[in-house]
Amino acid sequence: MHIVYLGLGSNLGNRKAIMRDTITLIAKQIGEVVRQSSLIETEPWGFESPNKFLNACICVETELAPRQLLEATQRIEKDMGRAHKTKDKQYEDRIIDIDILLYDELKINEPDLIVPHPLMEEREFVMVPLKEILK
Ligand code: PH2
Ligand code: MG
Ligand code: MG
Repeated sequence: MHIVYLGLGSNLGNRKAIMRDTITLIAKQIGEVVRQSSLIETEPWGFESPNKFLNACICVETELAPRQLLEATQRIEKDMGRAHKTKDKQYEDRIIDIDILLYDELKINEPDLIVPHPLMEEREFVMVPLKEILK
């Protein structure tokens, strides 16, 4: 069993329902959600948009290996209706984003999978909810 921390963010649509439904899919497809932070409303960070985010972090127990976990998070983003991510790395509004923050004590450095998440310490919208649930 592995302990993973995921960051969730939504700034389009019915954000609260989207966060709830995403967590339900994570529980079904990834593993038991053992802790869940509060939802916080945050200003877009790193890009301009009138649409504020809801952000949260969850802790999940999973049997999935890191790459299987990445595939599952991407599948759930797609099933929730997230449009293609742009390749040019510009941030944009999104229905849901699921980021892998921590996976056990593991360090992974692959082009499409870097763990711990390389920008998390710079982001209050990650660190505030993460600290709430980190053990
Ligand atoms: N995610 C980003 C970029 N900027 N800003 C906020 N407030 N919340 C996010 O989840 C977020 C962001 C890239 O994934
Ligand atoms: Mg993100
Ligand atoms: Mg992401």
